[in-house]
Amino acid sequence: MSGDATLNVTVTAIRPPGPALPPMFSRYKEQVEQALFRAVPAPPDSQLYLVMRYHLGWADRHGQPAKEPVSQGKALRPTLCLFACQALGGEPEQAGPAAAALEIIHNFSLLHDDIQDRDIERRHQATAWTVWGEPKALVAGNAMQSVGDLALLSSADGQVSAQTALRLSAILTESYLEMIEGQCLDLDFESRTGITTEEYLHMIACKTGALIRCSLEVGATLGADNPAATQVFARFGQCLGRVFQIRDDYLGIWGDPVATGKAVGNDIRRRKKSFPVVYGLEHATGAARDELLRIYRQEALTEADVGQVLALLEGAGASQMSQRLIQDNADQAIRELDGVSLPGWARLEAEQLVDFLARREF
Ligand code: GRG
Repeated sequence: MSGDATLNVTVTAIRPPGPALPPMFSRYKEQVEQALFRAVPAPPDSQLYLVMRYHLGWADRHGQPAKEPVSQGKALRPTLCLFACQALGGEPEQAGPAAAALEIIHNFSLLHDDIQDRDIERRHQATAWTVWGEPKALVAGNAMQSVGDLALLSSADGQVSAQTALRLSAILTESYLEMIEGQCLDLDFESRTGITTEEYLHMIACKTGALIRCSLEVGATLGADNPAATQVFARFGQCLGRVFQIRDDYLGIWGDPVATGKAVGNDIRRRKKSFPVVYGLEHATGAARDELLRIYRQEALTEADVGQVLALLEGAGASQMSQRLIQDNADQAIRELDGVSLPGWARLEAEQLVDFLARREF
């Protein structure tokens, strides 16, 4: 009996609850890792590249290889890229440099995001800016953007034509410009309380959706010369972006701290205008609305405020509405795929992916 209890505690601590990453992630993991190693230079005695390698989880702050020198993120974007390529009949190897570029650009945004949000921990380690200071983390983020651009252009060294590489490079640059625009909108939302659901959806389409859409668009372009199929994957990506971000918002408030590594109500404490809060502010009425507005107009929230917001959001139905919006977009994502003929394995894996993104706990 007591042995079982100990086992339960241990398993909970090691394996987060909720669905595991679908098999496509492990299928491409090694390829993504190799492409990343090739794309990110490692000159000796360079602090600039050390910051990048540390952020990616490959090295400790002293430049020694990390205990598990593999990237610690989920690698969602490169996985989407390789999947789209293979689903349309292409060789995933062709898409290696593009997959690396997407993960590098994503990591550039996280480096900057950590500074802007004053986050002290990412992927279970101290954020780069807390180790090297803001200016060096900023510079490393900027350099990482350039490393990402070069990674994609290096596609032209292999089987991809220079013309295609240039086209993909333009798609990537446009997408991360959109991502930066989205971040700007999100920052602006911090000081506003009257944000509409429509404004919120536009913000996340830019901040999160653009790079996810781009990952599928780039992968599909490399998989087949079929603009209609590429457009289907792009629309699928737009839906996935909404599923991903709204689930992220949900976890930022109601996620299990064991799985997310964040305290319950974390995003409330930080006054983030995530979907449940936008919905609560938009739909609460009377005294509940007045109370939400009073709390969100303060400079800082107390623990009592956090508890109060949790209760008010629950009362406004924000949790159910978040889950409904996630499910609607997950269903829409699957419907988009009806526009392209895919082999059975790819259709099944796309469905597994949507289900994971809609129900993930990490
Ligand atoms: C200032 C030039 C300049 C750029 C900054 C900071 C920024 C642009 C954009 C922020 C984009 C951003 C952080 C969007 C949020 C997307 C999101 C929920 C990221 C988490 O993605 P996961 O869960 O992370 O895929 P892992 O760790 O798995 O890689």
